[in-house]
Amino acid sequence: MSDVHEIGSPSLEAEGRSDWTRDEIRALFDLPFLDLLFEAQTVHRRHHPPNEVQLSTLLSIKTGGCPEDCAYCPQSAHYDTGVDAEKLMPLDKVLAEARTARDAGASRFCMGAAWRSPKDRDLDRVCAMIEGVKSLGLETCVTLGMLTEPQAQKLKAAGLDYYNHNLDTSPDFYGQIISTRTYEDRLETLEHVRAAGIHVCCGGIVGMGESREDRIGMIATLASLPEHPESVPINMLVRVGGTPLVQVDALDALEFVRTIGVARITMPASVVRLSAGRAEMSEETQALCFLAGANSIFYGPKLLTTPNPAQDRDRALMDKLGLVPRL
Ligand code: SAM
Ligand code: DTB
Ligand code: SF4
Repeated sequence: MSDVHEIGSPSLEAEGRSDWTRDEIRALFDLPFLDLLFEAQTVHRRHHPPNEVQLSTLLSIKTGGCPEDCAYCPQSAHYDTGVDAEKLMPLDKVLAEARTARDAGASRFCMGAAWRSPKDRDLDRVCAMIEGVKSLGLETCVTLGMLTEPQAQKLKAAGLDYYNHNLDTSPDFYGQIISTRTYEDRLETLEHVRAAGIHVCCGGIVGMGESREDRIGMIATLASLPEHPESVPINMLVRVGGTPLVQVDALDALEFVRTIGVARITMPASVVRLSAGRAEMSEETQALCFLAGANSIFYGPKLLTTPNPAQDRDRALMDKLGLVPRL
């Protein structure tokens, strides 16, 4: 047997490795489910408080009309999804939403814009939003598409804590999902964010019709970044009418749990977010995701354009599981 996936093997004890191979990651996916969960929970407890969940609230500050053709996305102008293009939201409205999120218990406020990349004049307005949200005592995160290095530096100067930019899938499957920008473009933006000293939030989507090998390739890329992203969102595809992926078969929930567990083991110090897809997920599946090492969720009734569980339902689930919000 390879020493790679033996439970408790020295290679699994290692922290923050950036030299994960696909073979090692495949071996983790191939573990018996209970062994994988045990290992993931063991790693989790070495690095994180066992019963804490970080709560982030999302707001779409600029919705729809996006020139990119991401096959999963309701906001792409290429597909008729019923999401209308809107203008950038005014500052006062953003701050009112942030205050509501804070009062409901969120610790981070994440603002998303359906742009390929921000125009400099729009970036100035986003910087004002970051400053305002921070002054409410919340952590800030934005996701605005591709960034140049000076743009990343500007966001840093405004006080930005996290930038979300997902690799979405494996390098091999990527071309079947997006044609308007490359994997290399994504990696370049991540470098600019890192170089500016902003925390990186980077993960992907599963359930897009990819193979397990693609899930392996996605985790391998994330876990092989020179520094692991501080935050790793794992999204279950939300199948939206009008997008090319609406007809894709649903991914087995246990395979989703496995993906979370492998992310936890390979990126031990990262916060792994059980992201999109919870509205259609049972409490039992979500509990298994927490057992597999997820320790963050999106909190609030809406993601960007699609539904998320209501806050009182999430509070009830957390109470049932004895989970407490990370302060
Ligand atoms: N336009 C920016 C970009 O793509 O980087 C920021 C917003 S974009 C909506 C942020 C992320 O949301 C995407 O990278 C993708 O991972 C996720 N996402 C979008 N639509 C989704 C869906 N239907 N199901 C699951 N995740 C989705
Ligand atoms: C991430 O990984 N998931 C969030 C956030 N980062 C920006 C977005 C999920 C979007 C789901 C589809 C929608 O609501 O439009
Ligand atoms: Fe645009 Fe982002 Fe949606 Fe792609 S994921 S279509 S870049 S909003």
